[in-house]
Amino acid sequence: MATASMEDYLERIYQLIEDKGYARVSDIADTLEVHPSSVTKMVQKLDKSGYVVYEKYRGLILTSKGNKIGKRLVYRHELLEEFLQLIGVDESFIYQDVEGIEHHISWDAIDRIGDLVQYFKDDPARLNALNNYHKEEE
Ligand SMILES: [Mn+2]
Repeated sequence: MATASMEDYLERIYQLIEDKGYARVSDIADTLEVHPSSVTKMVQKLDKSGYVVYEKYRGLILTSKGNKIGKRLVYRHELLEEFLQLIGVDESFIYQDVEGIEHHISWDAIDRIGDLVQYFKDDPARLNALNNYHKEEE
């Protein structure tokens, strides 16, 4: 099992590779706002655990296991953002809220939240009803 910190790195590495085609230690350090030496340490740990293959001068790639979990972690983050938006959470809280929640919720809960988001997206009348209820309560 990946720790919360390993999950943050895998999520970011997957995203960098999606966006740019590669993930360099310096890019990971910049986007996670940590020192490059911390990134190197973590990347070595992820290599040992079979999530990435790291070669000092050639960069790093995700193994199929790393790719699979990275994809799920990015999905989880995006789903939770969508969920908080949908229930009307103020935009300014959403990113930090998701960063706080994402490592502490079961995949079962993620699946149920996925269903709930889909339930609202399937029929705009449901979303309107929720928004109206929200306004009445204010
Ligand atoms: Mn995240």
